[in-house]
This record gives sequence, C-alpha cells and structure tokens, in this order.
Amino acid sequence: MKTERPDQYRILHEAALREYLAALPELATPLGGEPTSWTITEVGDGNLNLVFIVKGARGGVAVKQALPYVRLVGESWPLPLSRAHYEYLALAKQAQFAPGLVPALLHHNAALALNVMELLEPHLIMRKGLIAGIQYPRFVQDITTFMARTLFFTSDLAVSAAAKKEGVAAFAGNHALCKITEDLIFTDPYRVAEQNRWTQPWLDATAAAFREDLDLHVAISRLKLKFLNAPEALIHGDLHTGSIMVTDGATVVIDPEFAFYGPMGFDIGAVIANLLMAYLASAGHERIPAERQVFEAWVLETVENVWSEFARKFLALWRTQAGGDAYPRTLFEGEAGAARLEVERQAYMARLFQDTVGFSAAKIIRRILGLAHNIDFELIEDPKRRAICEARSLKLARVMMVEASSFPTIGAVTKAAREARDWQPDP
Ligand code: SR1
Ligand code: MG
Repeated sequence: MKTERPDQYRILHEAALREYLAALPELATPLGGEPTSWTITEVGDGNLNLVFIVKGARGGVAVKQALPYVRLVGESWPLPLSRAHYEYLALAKQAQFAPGLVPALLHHNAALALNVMELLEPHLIMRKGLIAGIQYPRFVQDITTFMARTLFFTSDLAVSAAAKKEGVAAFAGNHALCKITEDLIFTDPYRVAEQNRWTQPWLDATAAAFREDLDLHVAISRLKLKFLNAPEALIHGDLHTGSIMVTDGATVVIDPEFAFYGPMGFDIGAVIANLLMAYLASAGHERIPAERQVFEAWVLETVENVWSEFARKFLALWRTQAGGDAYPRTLFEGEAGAARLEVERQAYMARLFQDTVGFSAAKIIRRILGLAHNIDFELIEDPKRRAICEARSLKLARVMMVEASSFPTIGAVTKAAREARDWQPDP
C-alpha cells in the first residue's frame, strides 16, 4: 500500500478523482475496465467529509476525503485535514485488534487527506436499518468484540506504560476533533449557543430548563472533565449507529476520525445512547399502534446484551491477557491476591458502567438540543410527534446523567427506557 504521494491538497471532484485513481494500478486494476467507464457517486451524508463510491467492471471502492471545513456548516468553520491521518492510524490499530470489524484500508494520501477503503456491500448504515425496524442478530456479538478488544488492548491493563504513552502521543494532535465533542456534546446544549436547535415550540421549555439546571450542569461538567483527562484507551470517539454498517451476518465499524486516547465509557455510552434513541424514536415511525413492538423489544434486549457481553469479554481479556503495567502481578500473588484482584475487577466494571450511563445520557441530549441531530428523530415528519419522542428521550437522559448511581445495572436503564416510552408529556 502506498502511503505518500507528493500531492498538493485539492478537493477531488469526480473528474479529478477518476484521474487520480486511474494512476494507481493497485486500485485501478481491481476496479477493472476503462477508467472512463467507472461510475463515481458522491454519497457523503455525514457532517464533515466527502465520500465517493467508485464502481468499475470488476469491483468497487469507497473514497473518503476530508474537507478543510465542517461540511454541515460550511467554510466559516475550518477544520484540520489531519483528521484523515488520525482516521488512517485508528483504522490500522482497530484492524490489528478487531480484524474483520473495520473496513480494509486500500490507500492513504496524507497530503490529499484521502483514504480509500473496501466498498462495503450490501451493508447498510445501521441507523437507517433501525429506522426501518430491522433487527440485526449479529450486532451484539460483533460490536462487543470490537469494543472489548480495541479498548482492552490499548489500555494500561494490556500494554506497558511506555507503549501506552506512545499511543497517547500519536493521537494527541487530534485535538480539533476532540474540541468539537467538548463543545457540541459537553457544553453547548446547556447554554445559549447560536448553533443549537430543537423541535420548536414543543421543546422550548425543556431547552430553557436544561440551560438553568445546575444539577445537570455539574453532571455534564464532570463528564466533560473525564473526557478531557482520562486517556484510558484508544477510543473510536464517534461510535453512533451512523458509524456502523451492518448486514444480517456482518458488522463493520467505520469513520474513526474522532479517535484519541479517552475514557472507554464514551464509546460504550455512544452505542447504548443510539440504541435508546432508536427505541424511543420508534413510536414516531409507527403507522399503526404497536406495529413495531417486536422490534422495540429487540432493541432493549440489545441494549442489555451490549453491556453484559462487553463486560464479559473485557473481563475475560483482563483475566487471561493482562500484560500492562497496571495492577502488577507481583502485588496480587497467591489465592488471596487473586481473589482480591477479582473483587477489584468487578469494582472497575461498576465504575465503567457509571461512566457509560453518564456518557450515554450526554449523547442523547446533544442530538436533541445541540447542533447535530440524527435521522431517528428528524425523519419523524409530524413535528409534534417527533417532539414527544424527543421529550421522552430527554427525560430519560436527564435522570441517567444526574442520578447515574441510581442505575446500578443495565436492567435499570432498560426499565427506565420502557417507562419513558409510556410517558405522555403535557400537550
Ligand atoms: C460539526 S460535526 C458534528 C458531529 O458530526 C460527527 O459525526 C460528530 O458526532 C460531531 O459531533
Ligand atoms: Mg462520522
């Protein structure tokens, strides 16, 4: 794989991209046929980048190019191109620890901020599948393997202090992407910010209440502090259901451009939050009452299984593959030492679960009161119906954030989600 070409950054639109790919035999040959016959379609529906699907006579590729600004907002919001480099680094690390669960990287050009990856077909963005009410039987198994292995093997439980610090340093420059998260998730939804939006007028009072709620402000600030100063592991950093592609039998995690060494609960919380939003948005997609009941039950079961399977796999790795400088073996020798260490592992998981609950709540609130919303809610056409689903989600998220310790188990979270689903906000 070539990693460098002496290019100057320029935005590659269709003709320039065709010419670029045609000059790379390692891509042109598997695409097959004459470059003039390739179809090139821009499909990017994310907030930041250009994404092209290129198809030739023999095969296809996905091309992602970073723009020098935030696509969602425009040139008034510049953003470093280096995010393509961090995505490339993260994909390589994730492929090492979770092979088959990330797309194969075929080509990287740092100057052009460009990554070319295998084309995932017939995969669908998971969020779209969830909106359509589709269940994914393989999802729990794959996402928990992805999270347990990428988080464990980049943590102090698995690697030496020196290697861990090298890892932290390699991603430390990705601070502009972290700053987006620090602002859009941990700050703006709780204050007046120009870019905030919500479903008006129904959520006006809730948005105002969140701006005045000091218990909430303390809770979100504690989470922000953890995000800023807890380099526990290499996290994906944006692990929502729009960053996961699925089929019945496969799961692939894409788009790790927000990757850095941060708190593990941020990734686990992202997955759980997005499932909870799929669950609470589901009522808005019903054509007849209760038609999505089976799907909704599956979503909540999936929430429970995501945590329990993640915890089981992470603990199994810790028991069998611990090679890091944390919890030195020599301090836990003999039967008593082993038993005490096991108690400590359970305490570690309980703390991680509390982080997960809090981060999950933060991820829900930002999608309803902040800048970047999600189509789970946005595709509910009737704004009042949408606002009801969103109000239920905000009610659940507030209690999860402010009273995280009243959710000692994942069952407590799904119970509260069921109650939120039945709640009727004042008209
Ligand atoms: C301005 S970027 C908004 C959001 O898009 C990405 O997917 C991240 O979630 C980010 O917060
Ligand atoms: Mg993304």
